[in-house]
Amino acid sequence: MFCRWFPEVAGHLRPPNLDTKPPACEPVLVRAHAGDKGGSQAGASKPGSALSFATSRCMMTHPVLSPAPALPAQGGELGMLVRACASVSVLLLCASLAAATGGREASTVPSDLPEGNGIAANHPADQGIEKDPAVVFADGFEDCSSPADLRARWDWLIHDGNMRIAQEPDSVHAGKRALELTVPQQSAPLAIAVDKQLGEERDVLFLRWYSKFDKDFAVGRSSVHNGGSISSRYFPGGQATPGIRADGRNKFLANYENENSTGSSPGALNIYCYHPEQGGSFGDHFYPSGRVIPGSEVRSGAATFGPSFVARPEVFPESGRWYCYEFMVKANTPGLHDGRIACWLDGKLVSDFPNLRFRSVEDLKPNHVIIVAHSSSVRPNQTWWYDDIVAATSYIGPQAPVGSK
Ligand SMILES: [Ca+2]
Repeated sequence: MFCRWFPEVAGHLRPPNLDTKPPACEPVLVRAHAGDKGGSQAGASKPGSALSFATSRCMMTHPVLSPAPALPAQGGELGMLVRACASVSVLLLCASLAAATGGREASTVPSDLPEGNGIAANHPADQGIEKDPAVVFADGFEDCSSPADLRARWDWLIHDGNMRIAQEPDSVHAGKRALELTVPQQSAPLAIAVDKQLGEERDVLFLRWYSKFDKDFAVGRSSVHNGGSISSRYFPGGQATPGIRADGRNKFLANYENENSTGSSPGALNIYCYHPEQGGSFGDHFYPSGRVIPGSEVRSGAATFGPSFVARPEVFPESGRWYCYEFMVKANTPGLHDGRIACWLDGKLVSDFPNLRFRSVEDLKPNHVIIVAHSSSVRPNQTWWYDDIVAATSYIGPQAPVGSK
């Protein structure tokens, strides 16, 4: 793997407690607290502002795992583009993963994780879901008329000048409103996010949301972070901590996202993860097949996820349509590798990463969620839409239609 990091454009504005080294394959948040009314927030909200979310671009190639060529879309059960082992190089990797996992074939081993309907089935269109005993946070943006209204539910808004409350039917998943995030064409990377610090810490947390990429979404082979994260102490004092390793005591983070090191857009589903066994100073990427970056040659499959790991096909969602994303983070028992991350797309289990260790202390628990859109923006006006966000202590599942109960 070759990972090229671009220096932060607004480095001189970074807080002094951040790592000043160039690499950051991840947004470096320059935050505006939802309660802040001062000028710094106003400045941070301007597209292209020097206070913009500054980060770097990451281009990943590998002598074995070379970028896969763009493939024509194919229909599927979920209407998603599933391309497993799309190139010779990936076939080679899959062969090694099959050997590492005892030759099991993808998606043939039963899982103890749920699929299909979850607690959302009891709350059509998510109406009243916030009152479900398992739900710890929910927002469908129906009571928002402008980004300023987001402050009622969210603790932090990152570059709210790049947010909009969309009301066009195609830009809304359910109800009449959704959150629109747009990265304009500019030379500096930019990230936009809404954060929620949960009041109660839990050992297991699920986060579900609906999102859609603009139909023309394309950022080339560069860094894109998006989707949602579940973390603990990754944002001390409101600052992200990129490039600082997780050590079992200080923090962990898991972000369920698309990334486009293959050159496709919006790219392959994966988990971006800070954990004590991470391969470098920045987070690992976990893919459904078991591929782990960095160090895929020796860290993929059972090497990281243990003998029970089940390799599944890589998943490439399409632009221009809504998907239901959900993932679970289960913190490990201190001293054991029994932590787990599982991911669903439209209610279908698409990846399951067992055998993980996030912590060596009991009190490091998932307590922070974030919805983010980040791009190095080589094309103009790359837009994401998000809607129907729910965090809960049990599987949430896709939204049930109105009148279905
Ligand atoms: Ca909505």
